[in-house]
Amino acid sequence: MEDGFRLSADHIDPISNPPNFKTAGILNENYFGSTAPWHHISTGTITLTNDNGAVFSVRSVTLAELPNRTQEGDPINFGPFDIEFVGTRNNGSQVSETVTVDSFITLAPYDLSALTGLVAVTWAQGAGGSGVATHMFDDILVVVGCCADNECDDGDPCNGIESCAPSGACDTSLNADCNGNLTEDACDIAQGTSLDCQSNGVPDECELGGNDCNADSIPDDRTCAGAFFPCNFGQ
Ligand SMILES: [Ca+2]
Ligand SMILES: [Ca+2]
Ligand SMILES: [Ca+2]
Ligand SMILES: [Ca+2]
Repeated sequence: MEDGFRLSADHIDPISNPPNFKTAGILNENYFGSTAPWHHISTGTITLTNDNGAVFSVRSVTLAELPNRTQEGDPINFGPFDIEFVGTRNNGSQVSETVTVDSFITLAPYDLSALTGLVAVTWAQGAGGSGVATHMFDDILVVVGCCADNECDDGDPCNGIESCAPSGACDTSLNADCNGNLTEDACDIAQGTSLDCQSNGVPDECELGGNDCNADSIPDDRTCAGAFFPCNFGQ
């Protein structure tokens, strides 16, 4: 597992039956040449996140049906089944991609191309049976970094309009925040937390330097109500 990445197992009853992963060692009947994990509960989900906070893309994963067994212990091949991978982006929106797994016993690679700019990706273990077989997985190929601005957008323009920098990191700096309240100044004005008596797009508290002769916190400007050349009356 690459630094910062974390796999977690979840399901609807985590208290009485704590979710975890199983893996097959060489003595396990499900060991087929590669040690691959699976969720120990068929109704569970598996989530990959990057604790470093950087967005990432998933390029591919190796998958195989995790066989059920007959009473005699022979593996049952339920045939092809789908796994839907659901990616979550910084703004909470989702992208998904479904692969049809036809690998029985032996892990095979499956390409994923839609899962870009993620903060997490989740998929289900599979309820078991025809069309919803359980699976094991391995070798999740991820690329850290963004490719497009929308992969960085958190859906809130007032805390900055995030963009994807050429370095692949999300640029979360604010466009204009002269009053340092970590809110775009345009939002300060639109929300009424700052006044803009001249309608110049700049919160008035940022325009007082040398421009407030009567110290009333209103810029000395012809257009500001109650501040009509306060120090130059009559001129
Ligand atoms: Ca934002
Ligand atoms: Ca501001
Ligand atoms: Ca102003
Ligand atoms: Ca003033």
